[in-house]
Amino acid sequence: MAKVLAVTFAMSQSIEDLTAILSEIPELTVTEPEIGFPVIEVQTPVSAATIAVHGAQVLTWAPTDHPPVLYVSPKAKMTGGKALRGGIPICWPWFGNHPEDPQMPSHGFARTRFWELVSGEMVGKMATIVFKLVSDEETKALFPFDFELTATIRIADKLRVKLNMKNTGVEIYKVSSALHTYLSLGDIERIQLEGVKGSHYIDQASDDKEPVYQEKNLQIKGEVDRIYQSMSSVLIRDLDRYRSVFVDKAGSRSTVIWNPWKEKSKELADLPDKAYKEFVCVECANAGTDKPTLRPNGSHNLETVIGLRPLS
Ligand code: TA6
Repeated sequence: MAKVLAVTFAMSQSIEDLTAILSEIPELTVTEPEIGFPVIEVQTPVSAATIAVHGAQVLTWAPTDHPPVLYVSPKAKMTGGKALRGGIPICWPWFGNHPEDPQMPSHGFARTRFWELVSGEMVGKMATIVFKLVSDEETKALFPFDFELTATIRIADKLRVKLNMKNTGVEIYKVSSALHTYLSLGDIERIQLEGVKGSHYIDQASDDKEPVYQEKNLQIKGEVDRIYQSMSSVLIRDLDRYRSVFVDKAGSRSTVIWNPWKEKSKELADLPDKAYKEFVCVECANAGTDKPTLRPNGSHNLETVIGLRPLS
């Protein structure tokens, strides 16, 4: 019996509501590139970004005069109840497939719901935008617990995304999650990924789930779908764009690295066949065996910080 998964597409705030919250801050504006899917446009003195209210999903970010740092598929479309392919989708309260029920949405439901815009501010060269997602009857149909998520997004010469996950109920529960960052590359075959050497990973693309030792820095020459057991930062040396991109993190003992390569790219309808050459996902996660326990009134922070460095 197919389980009817109740997933709401209703926005909780109108364009007027959103505009009123940001009305005092000229650097923050509300646009609607696709009807029904408002986006916060951010223009700081040193960078620019766009953030979708749907999923509280950062879509784009780049320091001024730099090529994009995040990748968004040119075939991505905003559709309610589905994640947009790119930027930084928030995967919660489970990473990947649901641990028990394969009919549940992949990567949980936080990325496919409209969040509430709580506040926006501009201090110096930094914009801070805060979104909230609170449990309701719809979410309880998928995850029978009370929670309050707060996404705090800081835009300046770096991009910081912090997900605070709070248990507002009376039952204890575990979660898995990821800030599923799509990084834009000049050419996947001309990068070196540093930061995972010396750690072990679970290969999600293999039936063998025994941890594998990562002997060297990672070069991607085929499908990679790995959960690294690592608390380290990642540095991507992009020889084509002659820059390095760093991904720092906090509250995470696992880093997911994903590139679909040729075959999987062809299978994904919202990804051009050659798109595998232009991005890699470096996801600060709580995945695999790294599953935080949230006690009543307890909370956990998962944070990623992304920026550019010269290609040393
Ligand atoms: O993070 C890696 C992964 O779990 C891959 O297995 C692949 O499924 C990717 O996420 C994208 O998932 P999505 O549901 O957004 O297509």
